[in-house]
Order: sequence, then structure tokens, then C-alpha cells
Amino acid sequence: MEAAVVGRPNTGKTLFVLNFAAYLGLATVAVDVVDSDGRVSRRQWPVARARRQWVSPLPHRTLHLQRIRLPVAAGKVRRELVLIDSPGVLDGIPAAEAVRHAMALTLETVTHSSLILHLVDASRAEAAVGPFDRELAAYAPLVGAYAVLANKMDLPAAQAGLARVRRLLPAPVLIPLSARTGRGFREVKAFVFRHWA
Ligand SMILES: Nc1nc2c(ncn2[C@@H]2O[C@H](COP(=O)(O)OP(=O)(O)OP(=O)(O)O)[C@@H](O)[C@H]2O)c(=O)[nH]1
Ligand SMILES: [Mg+2]
Repeated sequence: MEAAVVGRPNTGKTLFVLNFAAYLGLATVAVDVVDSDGRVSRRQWPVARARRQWVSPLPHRTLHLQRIRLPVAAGKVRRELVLIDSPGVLDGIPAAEAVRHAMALTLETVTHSSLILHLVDASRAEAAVGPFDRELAAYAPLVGAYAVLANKMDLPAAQAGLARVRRLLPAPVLIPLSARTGRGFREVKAFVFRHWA
């Protein structure tokens, strides 16, 4: 089962994926990094190291698709969940070619994903939702199971942002989340299991 984790830059996609892996009990993550020519390199890293390396306050930290493989147990059955951490998508077209290319990878991923987790940064309050978010909210339910994750709920401004997300994004499922504290992870896991394909 594959789930795409998408959103604007800096919304917390990478921190969510890594901390969700830790929540599922993993100390080490196996990550397939897909480069721009489609070549895949496998890395096996402690979660803490991956966090230091891949999570950044600067936007456009993730420029490749990173497939994080997570073994999950459902009763006696062991299954694999692959979370696809994707480059953030801007509202406009950026000048830097590497960023444009990375954004295209994300858009292509969305078109063939059976499960889409859409992160927004609720702590940006009035700016929590942008044009890309609205487009994605209109399109994603046509291609797969879809949930909006309103992230950074541990920050004070996020309450206002959450209200705005509720008002502006017509998502069937909205989960308040903190990739930092783990709030909402249980609900995300239940959502993924409900839609296991
Ligand atoms: N307080 C708080 N900070 C968060 C949370 N999630 C992410 N951050 C911070 O937000 C910044 C961006 O996090 P990333 O996980 O790198 O964001 P991203 O969406 O992967 O960014 P790109 O790869 O550039 O698209 C980092 O400084 C994180 O520590 C959260 O739930 N709460
Ligand atoms: Mg990232």
C-alpha cells in the first residue's frame, strides 16, 4: 500500500513521515530515494539521523521523492506501508529549475496515488491555505482516498489556521496534527487502515 504525502513547502511532510515511522515502532527507516533520472538508492538510517539530515526550516529541503517503507502489523498479518515523502509545491512557478522539476514529480505522484495525505501548515493562520491547496482538495478525491492533515497544531496560531482550513478546504476527512508531538497520528493510522488497498 502506498500513500503520497503532499503539500506546500515547509508544511512538515518530512518530519511527519519520520515521526510517524517512530510512532509505528521503528528506530531505523529504510528509504528509497528516487533521483531525477528515476534511479533508486536505498538508505537505511536511524530516525534521529534522518530527521537531522532531512527536516529543515528552509523550504525546498526535499527535492526528490523519498519512499519510506514501514512494516506494520494488523492482527497476525504483516503488511508494508510505503509513505512517499514528496517535494513541496509552490503556488507559482519558481525560477529554479531543480525546484520546478521537483514540483512536477509531486504532481505526477498525486495523479496515480490511491491514498493522499495533504499537509497544510495551520500555524500560518490566515496563510494556512493557498491556491495549490484548494486545487489539490478539488482534485485529490477524484483519484484516491484523501485526508487533509492540519499540521503544527502545537503552535498557538494554529487554532485560527485550523478554522480557516475547515472553511476553505472541502475535505471529507480533516485531522488536526502535530508532526512534532504526535497529535493526530492515531487518527492518521486509522484512516490509512480503513482505506488499505
Ligand atoms: N512546531 C512545529 N514545527 C513543525 C511541525 N512539523 C514540522 N515542523 C517544522 O517545520 C519545518 C519544516 O519541516 P519539514 O518536515 O522539513 O517540511 P517539509 O514539508 O518536508 O518541507 P519541504 O521538504 O521543503 O517541502 C521544520 O523546521 C520542522 O521542524 C510541527 O508539527 N510543529
Ligand atoms: Mg521535506
